[in-house]
Amino acid sequence: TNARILADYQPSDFAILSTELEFDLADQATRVVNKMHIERITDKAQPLILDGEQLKLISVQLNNIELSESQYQLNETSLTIDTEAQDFILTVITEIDPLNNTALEGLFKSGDAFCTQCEAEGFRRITYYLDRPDVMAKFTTKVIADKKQYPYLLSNGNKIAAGDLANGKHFVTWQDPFLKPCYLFALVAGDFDVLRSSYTTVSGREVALELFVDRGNLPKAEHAMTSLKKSMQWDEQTFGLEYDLDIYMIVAVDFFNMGAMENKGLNVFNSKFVLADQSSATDTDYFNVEAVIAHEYFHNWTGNRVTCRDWFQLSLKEGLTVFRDQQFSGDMHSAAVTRIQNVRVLRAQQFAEDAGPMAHPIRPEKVLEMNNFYTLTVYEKGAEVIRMIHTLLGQDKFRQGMDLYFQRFDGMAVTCDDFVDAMADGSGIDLSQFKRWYSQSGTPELIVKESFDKQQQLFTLTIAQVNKPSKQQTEKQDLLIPIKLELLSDNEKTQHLITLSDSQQKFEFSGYSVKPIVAFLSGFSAPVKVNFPQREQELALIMVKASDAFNRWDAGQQLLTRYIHALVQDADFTLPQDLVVAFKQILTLPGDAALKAEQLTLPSFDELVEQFEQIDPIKLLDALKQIRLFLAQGLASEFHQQFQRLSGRAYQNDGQSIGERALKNVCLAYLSHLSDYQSLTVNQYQNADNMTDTLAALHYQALTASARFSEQIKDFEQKWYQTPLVMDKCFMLQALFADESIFNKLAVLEQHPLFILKNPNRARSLIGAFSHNNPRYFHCLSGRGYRFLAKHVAALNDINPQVASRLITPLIQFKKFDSKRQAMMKTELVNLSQLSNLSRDLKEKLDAALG
Ligand code: HT7
Ligand code: ZN
Repeated sequence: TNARILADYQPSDFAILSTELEFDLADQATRVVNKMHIERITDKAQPLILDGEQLKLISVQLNNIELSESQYQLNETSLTIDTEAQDFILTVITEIDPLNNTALEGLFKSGDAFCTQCEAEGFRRITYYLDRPDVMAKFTTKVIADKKQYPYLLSNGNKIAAGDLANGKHFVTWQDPFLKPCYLFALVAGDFDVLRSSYTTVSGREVALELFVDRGNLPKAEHAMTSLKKSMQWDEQTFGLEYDLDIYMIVAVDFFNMGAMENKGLNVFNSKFVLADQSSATDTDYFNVEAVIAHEYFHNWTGNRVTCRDWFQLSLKEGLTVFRDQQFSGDMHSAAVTRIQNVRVLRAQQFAEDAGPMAHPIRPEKVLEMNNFYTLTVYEKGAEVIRMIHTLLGQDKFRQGMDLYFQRFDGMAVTCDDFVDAMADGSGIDLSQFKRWYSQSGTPELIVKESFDKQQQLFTLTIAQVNKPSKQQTEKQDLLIPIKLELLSDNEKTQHLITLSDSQQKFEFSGYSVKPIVAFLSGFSAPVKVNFPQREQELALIMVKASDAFNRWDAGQQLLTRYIHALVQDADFTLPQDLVVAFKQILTLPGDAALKAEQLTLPSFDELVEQFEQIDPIKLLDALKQIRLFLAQGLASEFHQQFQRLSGRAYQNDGQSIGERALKNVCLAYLSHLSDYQSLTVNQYQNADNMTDTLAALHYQALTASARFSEQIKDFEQKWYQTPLVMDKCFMLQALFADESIFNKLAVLEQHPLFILKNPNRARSLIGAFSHNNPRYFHCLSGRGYRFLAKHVAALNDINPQVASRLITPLIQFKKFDSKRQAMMKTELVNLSQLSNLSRDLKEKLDAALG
């Protein structure tokens, strides 16, 4: 199979005006009738080539006349019809096997329910079609199934007919009044509990809200429903965007490749991002449910009403929608803490991706398997690019640009350039150089130097940008980079927004009799690395004085990072007592608990790996361990005092309580490394009245390989055996156990009756958790960690290539590690590349990694 190239884009020769579908659902032989009204829209005499994969073709009719096999050509991926007709009805009947569809693309069974996942190119596993986002049609869908087993038959739009049929079957017909590409098609059939509510839009229309969950889960659906209403209101208030159908449905399923899917009027969700209650969900789970509900809801405008011309434009909808959900979360909670958490993810994961073999611009140029491009780069860096536009334009002009975007493109399939042009035209601000962010991969590095002329009272910042050539792009251009900063002096603080557009520029600030201190890149105003050798006293001052919470947090992280680097260089490096003093201040002075929790959290292993060309992972882990222990010992009584102050409170779910729980558990994390405080996690597990505290206790026991872990995790397992989402946590916790015995434990867990590789959440909870979050043993010099991952990736290659391809990430980033480990990781990759039936998903990554 050949890669597709952005520059080769050609509009379709045919339009599909309407699509009438009829599904007769059966586990292994679902019949799909697809009646399309097709019109030739170019004057080229091209044949009609429909996409289709893994389909059994039953019949083809052209204007109601059955075609013989000589009148069409069929191969593994397409159905070609040689016709000169301009305007015709084509009816295709196919048969599919949802029960054995373990790839979870197209129509599949999740437990007892039928459901679909069509983005990016899953619709072609349902029927032959022009499976591309710029072909938009009006859909009518009739669903037929056994009435008892499948009382709910759902699809997009409005219900227009329903009734009983022979043999205990029934049907429901749905019509979606909006034009849509087939990737937004959805169908669900099953037996559910339904949480019903309604929302009245600003203009006074009443929208029915329906949330479908497995029977018995109704109490866990309230939070999702509340989140949906908040999202609807926020989008009206912030962007003037109102919902457009009379009904909005969400279905939660247990088997799902990703978080959720924004199908028009019928979102399908991984149950992980719907279900939540006090005893089974953590504070982070609650936060994520709200964020994912919001994300999918926001897609109704950024994605559905205005969609992508082609899949290279994916960030058009994803970057913009992530930006919108981040802003929403910031408004619902602490904007500062939300921002810090987003930056952590970006630095730890996206920077790594952008430095690895699969690096690509937010608008990729070459794609073999589209599923490989639902990446941190397209999503998170894409959101940073939108955020930079927001910074450059300011709130009001950003809104003007958005308004123009919807005015121009409602109902259309457009490009990233179309978006940026609308933002520029709507605001009157030139974004032509800015567009390079869409086509350039890699993380820019800013090199910052300061100088001070006392006589002239002139402070000068010299900033250079380095865009390192990469294998994929040997020449890079200068980017337009918005830099927010604050100058701190004794008597004043001034905020500035400067834009760097050349490879090096000077920025002068006059009127300073003493050199000011720079809080650089406030709010993390651009997705860059910063090389700015500020003095330690300066960083310490920024930590307390900067107006921007990101700057305060980041200064602390920079200090910690320096000491960790020093420890990597020299394990005998003496950590300064000042660090304890600074931490003590954070811990004991008044302030927002959630922010304190972030300030007291060390940079993660992944974030740190990113800062080295190459690193021995164990050396880095040892350095982290040393600094953790140093702080734990230096502040044991303060941590313990805070821990006690914040313990023993009855659970509440408000922002303040959530922040205090986070802070309490950070204290517990440090204390868990000290032998004197071993009873704390044990007691917290026994006394907890909520999942956040329960999980924290077990988590720290796993990380410290506590002797009490096996007994308490067994208790946990017995308690939650029947609750899949909590059993995911149970597997995850065990995968983190940090001592040699982990390999025996993994071998036992693989045989556990509930370890079901076919369930993506479960696969990720064991294999993903171990390879991502147990680095000391993943990188074990025996190679057992790498082998464990490779073995499961090989198995998943046949079961679910999308999941296999996501899990392989830690192996393809081998270049970051020392040569011994590189060699071992490469061996695993080479072995994988020799698999028979290697999926396109894995092939693309292995070729990139080994090529
Ligand atoms: N737009 C969706 C992307 C997606 C997806 C979702 C679930 C399963 C498979 C999928 N492939 C692509 C999710 C989103 O960004 O909202
Ligand atoms: Zn999305």
